[in-house]
Amino acid sequence: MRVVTIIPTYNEIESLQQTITRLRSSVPESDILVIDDNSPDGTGELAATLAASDSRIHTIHRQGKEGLGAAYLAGFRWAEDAGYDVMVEMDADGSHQPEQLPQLLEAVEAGVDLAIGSRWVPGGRVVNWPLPRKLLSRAGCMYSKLVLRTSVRDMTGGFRAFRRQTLAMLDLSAVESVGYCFQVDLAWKVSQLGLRITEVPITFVEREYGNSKMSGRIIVESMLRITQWGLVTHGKLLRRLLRGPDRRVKR
Ligand SMILES: Nc1nc2c(ncn2[C@@H]2O[C@H](COP(=O)(O)OP(=O)(O)OP(=O)(O)O)[C@@H](O)[C@H]2O)c(=O)[nH]1
Ligand SMILES: [Mg+2]
Repeated sequence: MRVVTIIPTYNEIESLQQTITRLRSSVPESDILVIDDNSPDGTGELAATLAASDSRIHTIHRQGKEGLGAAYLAGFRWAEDAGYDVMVEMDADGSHQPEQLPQLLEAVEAGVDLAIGSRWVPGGRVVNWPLPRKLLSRAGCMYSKLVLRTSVRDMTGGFRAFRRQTLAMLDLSAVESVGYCFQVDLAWKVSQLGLRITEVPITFVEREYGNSKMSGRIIVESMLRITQWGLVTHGKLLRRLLRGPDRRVKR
């Protein structure tokens, strides 16, 4: 399988090199695509320098900060055109450990359509998160699970491996989510298609350098969109219940 690991970056100059070095040694068969949104700290230039000395590192330089979702969509399009079989999503900040990527890839090789690195299944862990951050993530995941009626426990997790065909089946042009909701959006679309999703336990490590891009706006976006998707689904169910049993005559 041809694998590409897509790493979106915004001001990750202290972390990017180490993340790429660790990825190179733990999964040497993976190509790497860094998508930088014109980071003011020079992350884009660093990525270009790394790419110049390694033909398996690629870069997309975007004009400005447009959010995680837009960056990944650009990456998926590039990876589809380049003919990769598996597209991996991974953060640059060290929270996703490249040493755990082989487990995700094994799951895809074994036949699942989407493998999600999960903090909230048995064996999954979070290291160095303050309690409020942990509660926020737990609450967000539990709310998504409840409202969307999915069995996935870590809907917001962003360490993932997609089979190429899985992404091809999604209507990516219809994805409007910008922030972390993007991850919920994709997992929700994959589960609605009835494709196979598995959660692989991971240890998520709080970033050592740089700043989180999480914001109030991103949290509000997630709440509103997830609630809306849930209501649309419940609405359909409700209409079906009110209509009663299907009266079409089978011929
Ligand atoms: N290209 C691009 N990358 C982004 C953007 N926003 C975030 N990223 C990257 O996406 C990854 C995840 O962002 P983080 O800020 O670490 O968000 P997070 O991991 O959910 O939040 P924390 O747990 O607080 O670190 C990192 O590699 C970021 O640099 C963006 O607008 N454009
Ligand atoms: Mg992070």
